[in-house]
Amino acid sequence: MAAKPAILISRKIFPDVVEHLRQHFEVDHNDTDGVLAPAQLIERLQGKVGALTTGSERIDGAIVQAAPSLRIVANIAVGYNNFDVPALSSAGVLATNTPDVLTETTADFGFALLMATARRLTESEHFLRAGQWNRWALDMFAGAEVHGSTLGILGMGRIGQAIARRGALGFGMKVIYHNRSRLDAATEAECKASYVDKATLLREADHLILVLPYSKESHHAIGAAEIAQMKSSATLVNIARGGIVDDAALAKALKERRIAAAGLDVFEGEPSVHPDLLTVPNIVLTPHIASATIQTRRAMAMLAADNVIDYLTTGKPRTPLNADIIGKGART
Ligand code: 8YV
Repeated sequence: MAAKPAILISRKIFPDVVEHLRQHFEVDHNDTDGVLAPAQLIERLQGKVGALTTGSERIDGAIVQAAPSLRIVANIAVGYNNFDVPALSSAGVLATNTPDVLTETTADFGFALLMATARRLTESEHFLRAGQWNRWALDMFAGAEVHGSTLGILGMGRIGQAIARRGALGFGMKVIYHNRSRLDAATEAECKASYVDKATLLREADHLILVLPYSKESHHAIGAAEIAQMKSSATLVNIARGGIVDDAALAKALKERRIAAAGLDVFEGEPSVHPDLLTVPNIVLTPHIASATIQTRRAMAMLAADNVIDYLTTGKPRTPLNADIIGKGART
């Protein structure tokens, strides 16, 4: 019997997903908590036809040129700013991501972070744990109203739309959004959201949530100048990518109470966090966990696995990012 082709799984993933892959491939699994450095990644990719990766590994032209047998890289994430897709396409390597399976879970978390930020959950819990609660007061940890307020959404893809529905239908919020392209009228009506320009979004939102992909264009889309346009009572929530917010400018604005509060799940240069963000009280910080439920993380890993299996066995991946290369330059 011919040997099975070999693939790499770059991070620890669910055993049943590894077993699913073992039906088709020899599997090299980095079953540790560590992230492979580029040189280690290149070494482990030798002789491999496929790889499952996460947002922690940068996959660019240098990596795929140094791994000549590699035909597909499947990211266990919907965001793929860790991939240089044009370079992968030029090298004939297919790239895939994991859309849809994490939409509702990530929207749930976006809303949780918004609520926690607006209602000062972290700050008040620290106060209680520190034994400082010795009386009740009318203004104690008075936060910002969520129901009936104006929700601003920057980036209106699948997750933005799922957040809009939660805000409009669940919390009676007025929902406004800004996006590179306006949604069609039927989709706008379905998620009860109105399109506005970015300046209006910044000016009118009581709660602004960021759900746009990271790119050169969205780098520091929210910096000092944008924060200055927001209401001083506003909250800002980022569940998209670090780098979309200028973290140093945000920390300064929070210290100066230019906006009321922020909730961040993603950071520039994560897992490092800007030290100034750690010292401001009016902030809720979480370690990039918006899609982290057991069911969703398993579904993401399984979709990445199925992309690798389907592409390498039938030539038809489920959720490709550069399908145009199939039959036109893709490595065989
Ligand atoms: C991932 C995410 O878990 O899907 C994304 O884009 O940000 C998260 O859901 C994370 O990127 C690890 O790959």
